[in-house]
Amino acid sequence: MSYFPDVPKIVYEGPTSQNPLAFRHYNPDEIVAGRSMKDHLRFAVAYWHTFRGTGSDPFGPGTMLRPWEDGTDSVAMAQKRVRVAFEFIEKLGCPFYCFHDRDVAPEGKTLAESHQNLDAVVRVLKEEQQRTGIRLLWGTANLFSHPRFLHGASTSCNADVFAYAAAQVQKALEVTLELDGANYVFWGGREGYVNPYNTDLRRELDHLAKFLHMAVDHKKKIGFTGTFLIEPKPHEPTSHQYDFDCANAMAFLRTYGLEKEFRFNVETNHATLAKHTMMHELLYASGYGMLGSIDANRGDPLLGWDTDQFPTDLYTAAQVMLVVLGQGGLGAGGLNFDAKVRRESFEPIDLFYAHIGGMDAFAQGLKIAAAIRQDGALTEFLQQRYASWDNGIGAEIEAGKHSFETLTAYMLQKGNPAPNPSGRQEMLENIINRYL
Ligand code: XUL
Ligand code: CO
Repeated sequence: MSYFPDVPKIVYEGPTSQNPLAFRHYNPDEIVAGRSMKDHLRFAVAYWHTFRGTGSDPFGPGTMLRPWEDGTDSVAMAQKRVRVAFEFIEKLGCPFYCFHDRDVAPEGKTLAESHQNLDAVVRVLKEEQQRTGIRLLWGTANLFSHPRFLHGASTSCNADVFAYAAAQVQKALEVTLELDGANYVFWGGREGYVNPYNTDLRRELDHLAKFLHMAVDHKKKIGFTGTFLIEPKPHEPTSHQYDFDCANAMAFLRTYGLEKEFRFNVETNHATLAKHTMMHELLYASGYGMLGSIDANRGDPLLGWDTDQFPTDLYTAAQVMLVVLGQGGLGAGGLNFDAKVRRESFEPIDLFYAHIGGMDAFAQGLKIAAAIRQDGALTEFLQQRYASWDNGIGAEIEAGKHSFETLTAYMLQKGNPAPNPSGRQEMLENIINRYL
């Protein structure tokens, strides 16, 4: 039984191919900068968008044609959907997928029933993983859709909701371990606030930290060795999300002694919502050894919300890959397409076009970044720009050999600083464009 009978296995046909169901750049086994494309990019399909997205928006209901759906939210339908998903991921040639507990299995009437539903679907996920060799990049828990989480989960004013969320994360973590997941993600969901008059901000942050400490304890207890990832986002659904951006989340983790237990899953559209570029967020995370994984998508420059579009912008893809190559790869992380097809792209085949486009954009971004790095186009300039720190007074300051007083003496004797070099911004941007 095939759910995509008209779609062949997607293969690499090279840059001159006119076939919209082929890769023009993603050639999994091709070696770039000493490693196969497949190993550099570690692409993942996001189960929630690709198999649960309906196309609804605040102005109208869903539009997606999904002929395999029977209109129910039953366990049987959830199990069948797993078969559909794995046929899709296998035909696409994508090595990983990611899920929330409630995307893959329906919520039950009680917590116990929800756990049972999840177990019933996990059995099929496991079977399909074994059949296809497709792996779980990360699992996570949906602590934001159900009305019980309307005040947040671990930051709720209702202690029972904290307890419920703990039970849900314990289960999601155990299921991720059972499916040999490489990471586990914490996106803040409704952890944040809208109204300062009804919110005890400090108390909520203390609770969030307590929750994450419990998660770390449980991780160690069950022997899950994957990476814990925090996914920062500045706004939406709340006005003030507690994990605003990488810098904010770092401060939080350090304040509560959690910094050694977490890294970041950085998402493009979240970076832009924080009025950062993706490259800034990645450089920040990477600079502190905290870049673990990436949610690859993009926003719409004309719309101020999280549109989660498929990433097709080569410039951004090249910048992302520059940072990833700069830190020697993503390790156990990967590039997860946390992206949904547009409401107007409602046919199943559009799911293929969307993912092929994203994979090709990042394959091209990888090749561009590797070429820039190989030529040393930026590194030489960067080294030169900071040369004053390599010896003399700069090296002495870095080595901790100076104080305000010794520097005053130095400057009084010298009179004026050495002249500044040009930043050469335009020249550097032109150099980057040579590779595009
Ligand atoms: C929400 C978002 C989530 C996380 C997983 O903006 O990005 O889908 O990636 O909970
Ligand atoms: Co995301």
